[in-house]
Amino acid sequence: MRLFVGLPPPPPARDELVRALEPHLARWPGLRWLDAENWHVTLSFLGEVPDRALPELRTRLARAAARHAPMTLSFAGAGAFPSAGRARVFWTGLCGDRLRLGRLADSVAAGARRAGVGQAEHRRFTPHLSLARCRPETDIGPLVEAFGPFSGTEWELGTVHLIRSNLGAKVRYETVEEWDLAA
Ligand code: 2AM
Repeated sequence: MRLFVGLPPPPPARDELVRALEPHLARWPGLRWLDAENWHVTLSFLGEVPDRALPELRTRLARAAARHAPMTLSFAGAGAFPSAGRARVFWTGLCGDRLRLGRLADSVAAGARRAGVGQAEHRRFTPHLSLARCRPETDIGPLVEAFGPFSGTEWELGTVHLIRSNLGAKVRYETVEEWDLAA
């Protein structure tokens, strides 16, 4: 199954973002806006994971989560980056305990590697929440600039989710297991 470790935003933070994005939707019809129900901050993308690796992966992820304390985050700002050269991604960033979030992402990736899982090519962790995709030739600079001043209210990150990504006509994400940050 195709798996990643991610952080679904709590509903109040998500709804606040939905409201903040509203004025921009009609102005950017060429963008494919991601469904707010599916929004997540990706901590570590694991890719295709064989069933036999799951028990060890679960043990390692539980251990990684137990080594970190809950943290305070908020969504803020905007950015864009290319995704696999085929599309551009429009995203909002994260403020607050970013250093600790980076350490959590490192622990999760290290735990997954010890379970024999994860990507050989390791992308540097850039905390973000993907909001829309578009063709690489679309200039979304003005959108990034317009949304840049966004600064959401703080929320507590208390759990990490192991999420299964079901690709298809409509992508569907399903939490396989979640662990509390418990240090
Ligand atoms: P992103 O949207 O947060 O950038 C689930 O598929 C998530 O994993 C995606 O939303 C994407 O995160 C990330 N992802 C997908 N394919 C990836 C890859 N090949 N390498 C790294 N991350 C990937």
